[in-house]
Amino acid sequence: TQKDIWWKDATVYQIWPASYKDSNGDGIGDIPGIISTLDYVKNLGTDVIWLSPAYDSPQDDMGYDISDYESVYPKYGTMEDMDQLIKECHDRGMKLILDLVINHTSSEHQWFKDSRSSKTNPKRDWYIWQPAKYDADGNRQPPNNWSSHFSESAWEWDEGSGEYYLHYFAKTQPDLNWENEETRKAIYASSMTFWYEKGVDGFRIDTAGMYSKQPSFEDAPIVFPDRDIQPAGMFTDSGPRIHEFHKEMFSQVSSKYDSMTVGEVGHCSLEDKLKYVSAKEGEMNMMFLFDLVDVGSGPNDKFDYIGYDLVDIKKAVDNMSSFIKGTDAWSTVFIENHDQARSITRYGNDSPEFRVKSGKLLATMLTTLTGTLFLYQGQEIGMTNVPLEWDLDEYLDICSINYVKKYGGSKTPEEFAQMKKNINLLARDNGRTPMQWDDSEYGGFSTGKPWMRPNDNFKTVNAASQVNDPDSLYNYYKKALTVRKEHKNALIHGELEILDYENKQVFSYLKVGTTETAYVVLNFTSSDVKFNKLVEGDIELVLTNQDKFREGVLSPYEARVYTVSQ
Ligand code: TEU
Ligand code: CA
Repeated sequence: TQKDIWWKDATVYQIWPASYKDSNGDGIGDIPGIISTLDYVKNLGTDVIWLSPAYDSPQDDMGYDISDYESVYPKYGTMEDMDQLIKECHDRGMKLILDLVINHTSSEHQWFKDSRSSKTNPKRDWYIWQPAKYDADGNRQPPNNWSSHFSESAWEWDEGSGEYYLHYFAKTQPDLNWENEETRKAIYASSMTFWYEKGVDGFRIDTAGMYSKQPSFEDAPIVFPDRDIQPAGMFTDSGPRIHEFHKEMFSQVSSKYDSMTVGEVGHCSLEDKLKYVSAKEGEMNMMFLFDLVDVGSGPNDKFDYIGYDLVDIKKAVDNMSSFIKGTDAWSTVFIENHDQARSITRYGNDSPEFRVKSGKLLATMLTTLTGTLFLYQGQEIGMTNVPLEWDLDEYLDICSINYVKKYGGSKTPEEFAQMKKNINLLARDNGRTPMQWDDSEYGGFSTGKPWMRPNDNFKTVNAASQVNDPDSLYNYYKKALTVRKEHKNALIHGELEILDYENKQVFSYLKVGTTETAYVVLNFTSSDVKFNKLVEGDIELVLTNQDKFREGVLSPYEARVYTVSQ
């Protein structure tokens, strides 16, 4: 229906509040800081802002450990600041979606304090408690061998009430028990309705596949024989009641508002994909699939770098786009977020010679793919990973810290050096360094020492040096977003048809719309490669990052977008 079209054609800009803009010099980003930059976000050509968690939280997982859904973390600002942000977005014709973190709360949430207070507390069943096991020597053991996503056992012993509780993430992020209907109702009221009634336009649904747990807490199969805990990632998604829960949540809450919901599912079967995001299923409008951001990363260990080639990228894009063909489902396009390293370093080339050119190449791919497009703060100016030379203690993310703590000790110097390289390449910290606004101290992010060290390249990579430079990456993104809208029939809604699939240097594809077709050609290498037109008919160039063409040749990281007249 016309009502829901806005979130299909929109480009979403994700803001990580701690690192975006500090207005009061305490070195921590805040909501007044965000409000002061809204014109910059609007001028880029984005339509929706996704604000990562700004609720009250002990910040063990930077806000994904929420102690009060109906609040604002004091260091980010006040509820009045949040009301102002909602208003300022709407005044600019923009929408605001918040992060919905409802697989777990912080252990500081009153619900959990009540639940852990005793086995007979009315809220005991709002979380997932299991008795200990005991080994032959009478030593207490957790209920099974699951690892959390942060490299510890997924079970934490609670001395006070004499049982273990489940946590898929940090031990201070206890999982809520979605089997309990009373709990679900409280979740919906507190984390969703409260904010919808304040005028937010929807949610990014955190860990959207994890709420329905496996019926029995049996041990995971041994994937790493040398480890005492096994990757829970194989078990945490798409449990038996997950679609029932999403249908209930959508019908009871989001469907009552002109809202946009995007679920972070990551991986699931084709059948599950269509259940999550087919409009007629009534669960969520779209989902994040991790095919592209997982390229090069091991399936069961985030920091196990396995490398990739261009065909892996083509397959990932295919998996994220093509399943919606001929259906009423919808998808998303993204390559960066707060959990991912910087895409120019991972998939482009962050050398001084090719950083901007390869950034424009990636921008061309992203802005010509089907689905709602998500950009992450700093992606538009070509921010890169932190230098390999940084000491590991500069990595402040619990995901990185726990991994080194758990697996670093047992490594030889060579293995440790390799682990450090993998962490430098893949750590979430790379996406959490302060936004680089200008070349002043701390990159214009703050007048005080930032909570996290800024990337060393802020003097050359910053927004101020780009917004007025027509050849900058910022202005290429701006132009590409305009082209995407002008040719949305092919670029936003068209069907992907990958050409020359096995070519490991050039990614070429058609985007077949109902009224127009586009033809995209991307040289992913730092060399000249042969260019032979792969389509018949006359083609008109609508976007390129190359200032002069050579006949039959694509220059390093050259990108071209044509429209094809049938
Ligand atoms: O991420 C869920 C998730 O799958 C990732 O945490 C992934 O497991 C991790 O990055 C290691 O690859 C969401 C949020 O995006 C993330 O920031 C939170 O830490 C997590 O949930 C818990 O809320
Ligand atoms: Ca601040």
